[in-house]
Amino acid sequence: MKSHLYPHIQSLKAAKKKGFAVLIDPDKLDEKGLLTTIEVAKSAAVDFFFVGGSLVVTDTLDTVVSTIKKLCDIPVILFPGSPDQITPKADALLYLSLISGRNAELLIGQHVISAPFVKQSGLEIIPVGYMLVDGGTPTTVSYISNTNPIPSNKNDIASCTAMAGEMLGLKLIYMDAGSGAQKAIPTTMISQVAKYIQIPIIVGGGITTAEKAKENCIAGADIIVVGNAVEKDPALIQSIATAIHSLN
Ligand code: 1GP
Repeated sequence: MKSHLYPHIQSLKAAKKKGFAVLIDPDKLDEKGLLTTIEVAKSAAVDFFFVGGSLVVTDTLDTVVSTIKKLCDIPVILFPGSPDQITPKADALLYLSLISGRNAELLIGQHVISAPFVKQSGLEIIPVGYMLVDGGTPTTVSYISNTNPIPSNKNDIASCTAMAGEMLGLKLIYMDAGSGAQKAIPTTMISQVAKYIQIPIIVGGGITTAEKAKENCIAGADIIVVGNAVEKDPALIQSIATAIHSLN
């Protein structure tokens, strides 16, 4: 099994450095869009590509990952919406357990079914406590997962959920308002979660500006994920990367 990205994420956190992940949904980018995104990401020194989506209906995942790997050294981490979104061509897999929800299938059921295949992939497996937070409107992920997100004003529920995830041995907490969320996760919730756990925190969903990305990092996020906004305007990658890396 490859294993180097999680120690790298840990060392970033130990050095109080912040990372930027560009999320690529294979369904949403055509070839030209993908090539542009890779070029901009390279020159902006983006830290990671996350690849996946809550509902991927095309079969381009493999091609997207191969293209990124061919054209740059930015690590590719799978962020799968389902167990069929796995390719050994990536570097690592966010092995997500939806700990904000009470859908047993997404806490453990799908993991059991896909375990042999996941193990065989040779990917670095990073166990992640995935927490959906209400982003103001039902998102694809809340609909597909059939779970209720954590209300955005319930900071205690968020911090207790993250603490439980950490004590269960999960290696990262991913706080997500869902792709295209109307409202990103409030900074007060991020800072409360950061106060109670030591493992790195990923924050995404509805982040559309460099200012918001930076604010979230100051509140305690270690890695910021942006998908929708940079799909619409790839030039944003540079300004968000600059804002995040200005804290390093
Ligand atoms: C979604 O956190 C990611 O799961 C990114 O969200 O597409 O809204 O940036 P956006």
